Amino acid sequence: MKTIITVAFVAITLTSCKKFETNNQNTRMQEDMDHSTTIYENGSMMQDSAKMNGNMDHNNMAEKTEDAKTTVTTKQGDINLQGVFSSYLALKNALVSDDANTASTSAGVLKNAVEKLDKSKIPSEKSATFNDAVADMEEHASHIIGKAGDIEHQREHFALLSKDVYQLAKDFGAGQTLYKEFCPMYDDNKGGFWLSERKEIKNPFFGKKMLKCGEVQETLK
Ligand SMILES: [Cu+2]
Repeated sequence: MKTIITVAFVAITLTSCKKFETNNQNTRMQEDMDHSTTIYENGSMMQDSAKMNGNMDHNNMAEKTEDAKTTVTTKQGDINLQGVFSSYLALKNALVSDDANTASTSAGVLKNAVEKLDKSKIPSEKSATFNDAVADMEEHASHIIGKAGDIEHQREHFALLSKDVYQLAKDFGAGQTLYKEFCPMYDDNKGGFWLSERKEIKNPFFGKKMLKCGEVQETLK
């Protein structure tokens, strides 16, 4: 028993020592880094170093910085998303008013806006979801355009379309305040959501039959 305790004690001591050594090393590395910073702060040394590295390296560095910037700052304005949001809201308001003809026209405007989105600005890690959303929106818009005589059918496609528009607003920003509103009774009580420019509930799934049914789930900016 005594041996085990001793071994354990030695082990702890060794671990602590190793940790201390590592810490010491880090401090030394930090000192080295500080030192090199001092060198680079000297103007002439920095110029020499740039000459030695040559222009190729310098250009590579510039490109990398540019990539990182695009990932962070691609916003709805950069890809012309604003037209998608405004025509989506017009479509939503037409369904609120039980107006299938205006819904059909607005879906036409939406389809054009989707086709005008600037795909070249989409960062690579978002391009798969973006392309899916675009293909989906074009399909649902086409159905809504062609079904001016069948508002319930339009509403089914509007519910699916809303998921794509929501995804785009999350990925690139809404550029305005949009409310995600949920109706628990839609689709045989499975529920469904839409986006609105107003906090006040006006239900596009039921129109005047159940205008006030729903609740705000999320606020998007
Ligand atoms: Cu359809």
